Amino acid sequence: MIHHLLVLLAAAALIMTAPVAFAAAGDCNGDGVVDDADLEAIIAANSSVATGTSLEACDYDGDGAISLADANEHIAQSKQE
Ligand SMILES: [Ca+2]
Ligand SMILES: [Ca+2]
Repeated sequence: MIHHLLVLLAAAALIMTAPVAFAAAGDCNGDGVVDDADLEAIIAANSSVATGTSLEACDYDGDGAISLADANEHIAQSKQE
């Protein structure tokens, strides 16, 4: 019984995290590369709606808008590479 519940929870977690991970590719201006121009795009688009635009790839926290939190996350991700 517990086992079935854990499998269901794992499946739900996968479904909820997968699209966000895919969207957070870091290519905010849609030119196919992740570089400093993308950070500039995030800052220029601060407070803009991200959903349905190339900015969606930089909506790291998945709240549907571009904010400085997304800029911070973009910098953090860039440092890891
Ligand atoms: Ca780019
Ligand atoms: Ca966001």
